[in-house]
Amino acid sequence: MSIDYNETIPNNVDLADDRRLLRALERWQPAYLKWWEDMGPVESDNLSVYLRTAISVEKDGWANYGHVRMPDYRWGIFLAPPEEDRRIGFGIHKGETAWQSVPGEYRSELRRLIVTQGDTEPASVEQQRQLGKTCPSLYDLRNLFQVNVEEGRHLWAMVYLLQAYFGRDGREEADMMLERHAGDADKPRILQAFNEQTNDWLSFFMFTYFQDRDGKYQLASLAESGFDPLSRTCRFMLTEEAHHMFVGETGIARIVQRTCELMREHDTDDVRKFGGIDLPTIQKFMNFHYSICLDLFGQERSTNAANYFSMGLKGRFQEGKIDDDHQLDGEVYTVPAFEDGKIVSLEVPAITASNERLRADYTKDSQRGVDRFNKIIREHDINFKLTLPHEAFNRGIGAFTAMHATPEGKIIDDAEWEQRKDAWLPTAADHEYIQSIMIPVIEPGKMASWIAPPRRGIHGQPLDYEYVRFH
Ligand code: BYC
Ligand code: FE
Ligand code: FE
Repeated sequence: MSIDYNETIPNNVDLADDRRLLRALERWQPAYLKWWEDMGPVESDNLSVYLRTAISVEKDGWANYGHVRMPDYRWGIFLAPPEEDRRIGFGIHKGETAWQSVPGEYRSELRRLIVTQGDTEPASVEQQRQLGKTCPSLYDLRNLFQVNVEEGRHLWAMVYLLQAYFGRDGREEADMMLERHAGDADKPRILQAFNEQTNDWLSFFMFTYFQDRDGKYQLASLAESGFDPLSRTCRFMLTEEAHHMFVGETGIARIVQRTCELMREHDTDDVRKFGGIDLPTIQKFMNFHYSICLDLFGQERSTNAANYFSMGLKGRFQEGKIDDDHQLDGEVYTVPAFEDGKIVSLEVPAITASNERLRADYTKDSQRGVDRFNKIIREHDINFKLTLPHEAFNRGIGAFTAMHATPEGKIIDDAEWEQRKDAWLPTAADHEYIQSIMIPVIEPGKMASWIAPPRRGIHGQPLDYEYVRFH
């Protein structure tokens, strides 16, 4: 399962033996590189970045570290090793041999899932493209670029599936991945959270904490798929996702740390005077990013989700560890709903509620990091608690779309929402302030005023290592 970097497209799928597929991917490659040039990280062509590159997909030692010019990064196609005699784990085909080709009757559902997944990957690169200009340190700049090249590779992963298994319409979908753009008025990205701006580093850390975590949960569900190539590629993508969430969690933790230090040092809540980010502003950004990410799970009750499950295309989080029949016959699940002006709980067939179940798993996981942020605040003897807003707050998909609620979940009317929303969500003035402190710091080992240094460097390197070289 080692990867041959002498090939134009590094891979562990024997691409050289499949001339048609190789030609299709080689045709797509220049379009991808042009997209990277036009829509990827700005002014990054001449930078040499300390990146990790996959050298094998085995559990230990897949990573190789070294300075790479980003356009020379070797994007490739890597699938986790096949599992011998793998069986479908859920749905009406439970127990049957996993599919090595696309089952004809599920072709359009499968393609839709792969396209939706694939679309998010380049979207995130586009959303983050301006950030390199305002990095808080070389360490952070390197992490940004590491995330960006891996999201680029995740696009390759989905494009490989489309081109290898879906013939001509797969090739068309692959081309369209490079034609839709984040925030584009005419051809936006498919899911709304991938059209939002991510032009400052507080947003970037919230993005990698909350939005990449949606990636973790969606990829884990797709890794359960009966379509084995999708399962294998998602399993390898998940190993990379862990680092993206690490960047988010440690980024927010370092900001919180710095804010608390400034509050103690100057004996004030108003750390903006000292170039810091006050806790209420961190809370507002959290409210925004968490609520738009809840939308990414779809509707609480969904026939799409029920179909994906019964067809064996998309499972639940860690399906194999759940103790039930994996077919959900006669099972119920409780979902929230908004009825007669009230938030209520409804018991519905569990098979229709898998979006909600995944969202609940996600919420628990999101809370764990928030608890760690609060521990930092407590350790500074500061009386403030960061909280995840209620699921009804600021929603654009599902039961709570046509209503307003406070972050505590109290239902309010339009007028009250208009009056109070600036206390809950970042305002133009908040964004302006955050932008004003986004001053690039590129001296090795130095940090911007608003963020504490990380605990350790990357891959055993010191903090003042030259993680990015400007030539
Ligand atoms: N925005 O039946 P429903 C990542 C549409 S992140 C706009 O509930 P379903 C990453 C929906 O299409 C992981 N539209 O939908 C992170 C449907 O339309 P139709 C990405 C939305 O299908 C950071 C209608 O509303 N992967 O990897 O059950 C950096 C009814 O909805 C949205 C995936 O998402 C929305 N948020 O659920 C880089 C996995 N939500 O049929 C990368 C693949 C729903 O009425 N996707 N709609 O025309 C899926 O599994 C599902 O498509 C969803 C939606 C869970 C997203
Ligand atoms: Fe990704
Ligand atoms: Fe990611």
